[in-house]
Parts: sequence; structure tokens; C-alpha cells
Amino acid sequence: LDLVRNLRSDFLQRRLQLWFQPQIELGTGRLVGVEALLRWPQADGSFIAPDIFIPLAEYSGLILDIGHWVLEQACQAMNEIAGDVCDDFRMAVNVSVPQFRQNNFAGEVAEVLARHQVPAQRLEVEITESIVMDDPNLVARVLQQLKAQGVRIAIDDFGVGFSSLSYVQRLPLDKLKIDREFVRSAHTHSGAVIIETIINMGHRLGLQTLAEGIETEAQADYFRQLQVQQAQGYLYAKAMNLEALRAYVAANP
Ligand code: G
Ligand code: G
Ligand code: MN
Ligand code: NA
Repeated sequence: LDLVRNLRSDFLQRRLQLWFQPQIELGTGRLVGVEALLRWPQADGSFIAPDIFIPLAEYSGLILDIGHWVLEQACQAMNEIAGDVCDDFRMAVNVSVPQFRQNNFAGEVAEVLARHQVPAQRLEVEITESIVMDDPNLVARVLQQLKAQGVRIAIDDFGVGFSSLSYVQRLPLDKLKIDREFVRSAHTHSGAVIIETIINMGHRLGLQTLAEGIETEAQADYFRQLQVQQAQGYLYAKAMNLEALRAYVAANP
């Protein structure tokens, strides 16, 4: 595939970029974290969406090297902004199934954090249901190792897959991210029922909740009233490069 060849060559030539989208505490408006998001710029100034190239990276095995690079970049970025962010600020990084299947993923994470002198508490790993369903026992073991180091675990796109809820009980989760498809459907009866059920479950299990894809004040108000702690979305900021992030954190201490 040409696209895989281009991805490999652009990655090796350091043309992939890691961007960052702010996460806001709904009750206070405080900046409490960012999600690191890969960007693949093209010669014409456009970007190929991660939804297209992440699956290619997974299928070709490239995601192992890319994922390692993402961790490195995330730690470097964390160090560059550490002086301007609050103590509980977290850098969230998405991980894929093949990374979990690596020999010693938790050890790799520990090594990168230590080398950059980033406290494990600063890192949040975002997993999806597809990761969990791939090999529940392996994933539970790796997550326990990450958790023991102090890394936090968020479950991404929650509720989108039709997987068993039993894993919510078995994994050491800290945060539940409500997928933006649900957020978009909040104005419908069934949408509201699903959202409020997810939030209620999160609260009762002692998990933090974050609403994704918040685009309007009305959406923010709705989730604030439901006691959802955090939000992410275009209402606050789109993903931005490191230079823009530096300015953003300086302006939003
Ligand atoms: O940035 P959005 O803008 O399009 O990202 C879409 C999705 O791509 C994210 O929700 C996430 O699942 C995936 N993604 C983005 N960056 C990364 C990354 O660094 N690693 C992995 N595994 N997935 C990523
Ligand atoms: O990890 P995940 O797939 O959830 O990544 C978040 C994705 O959602 C990224 O692709 C990001 O660009 C996108 N996104 C973030 N905020 C918004 C928003 O407010 N509206 C829409 N439509 N997309 C968003
Ligand atoms: Mn994510
Ligand atoms: Na998501």
C-alpha cells in the first residue's frame, strides 16, 4: 500500500506531529490536562485524519515505533509546560492494541518517564474498548502494572462498542470519557437516558467523567449540572501544536 509506505517514510523523516487538545474542569474552568493527538501533515498543507492512518499504522506494525515516539514527545511537551500548569495537570496519551501486546509495555512507559524525569502521575493512558476486548487478561495485567507506577487510566469513546460492561469492574480505571456521539445526542430522549446512565455508573464506581466533543455553552451547562468533572471540545480549544500550547497554558494558568 502506498499510504503505508508514505506513512513509514514520513515517520522516519520526523514529519508526524503531536498536537494537544485542552481538557477543562467544568466546575471552575481550570485547565487540568491535554490529550495528545497525532497529526500527519501532507505536502499540500492538509492533514490525513488519524482515523485513516492509525489503523494502517496498527496493521503494518508501525504503531509500535510511532507509539514510542508519541510517549517521548508527550514527555518532552510535559516538561516544557510543567512550570505553567497546575499540580494535578495530566498529559493523556492514546494507546493501541499492538502496544499492549508488546513484551514489556509498562516497562517501556516507566523507562521513558524516568529518562525525561516526568512523574508517572502526570501521565494518563487512554484505552478503548477494542483494546480491552482484544485480550482482557493481558490488558488487565498491563494496566495493573501501569497503575502501580502511578499512571492513570482513562477509557476512551466509552459506550460506543457493544462490548461487555464486566471489564469496567475488572480494570483499574480512573476516568471514563463519554464519546462525542453521545454528547451530540443529548437533546434526544434516548440520548439523554444513555448519557445519564453512563454518568451515574461512573459516579457510583468512583470514576472521574469527561464529556468529549463539547461545542456549546448549553452542552457544557448540561454536563456541569450532571456533575461531570471535565470537558474537552471546540468550545474550549481545538488540538494545537506545542508552540500554540505553550502560549495557551501561559494564558490559562
Ligand atoms: O485527532 P482526532 O482528531 O481526529 O483523533 C481521532 C482518533 O485518533 C483519536 O480519538 C484516537 O483514537 C486516535 N489517535 C490520535 N492520536 C493517537 C495516537 O497517538 N495513538 C493512537 N493509538 N491513536 C491516536
Ligand atoms: O481519542 P479520540 O478519538 O476521542 O480523539 C478526539 C477526537 O475528537 C479528535 O479527533 C478531535 O480532533 C475530535 N474533537 C475534539 N473536540 C471536538 C469537538 O468539539 N467537536 C468535534 N466534532 N470533534 C472534536
Ligand atoms: Mn482519545
Ligand atoms: Na474519544
